[in-house]
Amino acid sequence: MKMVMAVLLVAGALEAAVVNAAVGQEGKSAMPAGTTKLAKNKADAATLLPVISNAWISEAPPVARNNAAFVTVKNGARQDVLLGVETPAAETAEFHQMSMAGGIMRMLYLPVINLAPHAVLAFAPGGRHMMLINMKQPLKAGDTVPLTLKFRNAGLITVQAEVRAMEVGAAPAGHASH
Ligand SMILES: [Cu+2]
Repeated sequence: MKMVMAVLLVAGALEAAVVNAAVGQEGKSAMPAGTTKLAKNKADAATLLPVISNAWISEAPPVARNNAAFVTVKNGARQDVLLGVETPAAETAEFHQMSMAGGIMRMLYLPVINLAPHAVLAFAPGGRHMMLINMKQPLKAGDTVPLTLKFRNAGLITVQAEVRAMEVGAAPAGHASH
């Protein structure tokens, strides 16, 4: 299969590139009867924050300048917007959406990603990924790399991404060559 990479930059059309993550809605957790007001306030504050899990980066050949990182974001109880991601492992990082159409692989640059309350946003190989551009050093399986996600409401949340060995025959984790 011939793969053609294309980055679609949507200048001046931010709205077109915004992805609404509205999957995985979960019901609100009910407070038990008799809970004090203070405890309830604390619980409310905790449930407002997004929870980030399964953060990982594929091991890449030393010559690769770019790599892709993946996380799962489970939003808290309020609307939020994922504004960006940073890591000391790369000069810059951005959100991309990869898709196949007619045998051509396309990549869409996502300036920001909207998060509905309780939405679950999954970054995964072949789809949405965090493109790490101009890697500062090669990553080996077992390394951990901090990723700092920036949310409009929740602020900065840093997680440790685990570098995983490439599986032989697996789909490309994130077009490390582009
Ligand atoms: Cu990309």
